[in-house]
Amino acid sequence: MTTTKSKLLFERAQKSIPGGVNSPVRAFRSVGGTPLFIQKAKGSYLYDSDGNRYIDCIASWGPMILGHAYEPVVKAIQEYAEYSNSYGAPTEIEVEMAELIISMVPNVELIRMVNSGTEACMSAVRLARGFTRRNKILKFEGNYHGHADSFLVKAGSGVATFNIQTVPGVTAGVANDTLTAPYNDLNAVERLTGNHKGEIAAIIVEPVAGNMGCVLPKTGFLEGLRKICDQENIIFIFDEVMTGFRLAPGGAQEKLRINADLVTYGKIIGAGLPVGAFGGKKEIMQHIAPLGNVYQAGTLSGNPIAMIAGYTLLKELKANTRIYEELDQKTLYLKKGLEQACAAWGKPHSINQAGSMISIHFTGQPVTDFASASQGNNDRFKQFFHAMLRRGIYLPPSAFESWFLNNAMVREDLDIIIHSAKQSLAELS
Ligand code: HOZ
Repeated sequence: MTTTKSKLLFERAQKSIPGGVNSPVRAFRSVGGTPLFIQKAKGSYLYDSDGNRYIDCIASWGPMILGHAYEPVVKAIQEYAEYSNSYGAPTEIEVEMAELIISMVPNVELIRMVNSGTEACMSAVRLARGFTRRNKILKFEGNYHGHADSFLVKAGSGVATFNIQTVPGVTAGVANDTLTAPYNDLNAVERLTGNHKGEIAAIIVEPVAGNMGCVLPKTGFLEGLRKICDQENIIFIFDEVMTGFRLAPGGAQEKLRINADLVTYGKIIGAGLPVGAFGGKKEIMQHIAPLGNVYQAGTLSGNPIAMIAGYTLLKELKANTRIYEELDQKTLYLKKGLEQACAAWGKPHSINQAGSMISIHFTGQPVTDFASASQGNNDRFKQFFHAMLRRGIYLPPSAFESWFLNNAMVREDLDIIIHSAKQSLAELS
């Protein structure tokens, strides 16, 4: 497999873009080697600039749930692009989009569009602070809620990938207002809420974590958080940037049957275009400007092209819930195949899966939080990543990221991934 063009592009990119990439994990630094530059994608396949084809296990970190270049979305974008890219004024499609999301997800009466998951989480936290008149938030180690200052404390994703302990630029004041607890540790949360009575505005959580690999909530964990939030008048925020419209049409709230007070969404509601949203009960959401004084704004928020793309995708997900059964079956099939491959290999491993999110950690212990995720053998992950890539399987270039399946994947793709995993594992030292 030749990747000369990607290598040349990466050399060129480093002269004009920090690290040659616009988002750190893509730089391949934690796995080594040169990032692939993607030229196009269709269905379950990515094609790099050298024309190599890969089975895509990232789905743009979630949103390409029906595969790449999904025709109804492409057509809708083309049609809307004829009108104009942006008006900075309200449009009908924004209303349709809000109504559609409200019809699909529990506990959302009002929803505000933004441009990314980061913006959604940042705005939800500001709203929680404005509503409760409290300053602190509580987040979980290894959870990632985007790159707003408040969240870059013991964060997952790239922060974990690059083992960044303290992010320069985040002031001590901001960091002090962010309390952290280990994921799945209700006792720690009880201790923190006890020590900071009346100070915590919000608890924000990834209901299924996807930024330290895929890590599932233990039975009772989310229910326990809900209870604590109710007792302490804390706003409970579900960050559904990864799980929203992926685990079920109504996201983790529907799948796990837990009610959040505020929910945040990201890329999937733009079908891969830059969109995010936060929503919740009217009682809280009505504090957002112009109804209230909690300010939040954006010229590109509710952008018509992004709206029609997301609307077209979500409508399909609503109309055809069989998609979720198919995705679950495919992911379970993959999990079984990977388990068999790992068992034959015989060295420590742990596979986590929830719906169409899955990941392998190279540790023999169950992975239930950031500490256990960090026990994974990163050298093995690196070797595995490259061995898979050589066989045409594109995995996340970090052990601290979940894989995301898309429904364009067919049995043959899954068998190729499983077969490649068997061969790749056999190569590991
Ligand atoms: N940190 C992102 C996933 N959790 C990766 C973003 C990207 O590189 O596109």
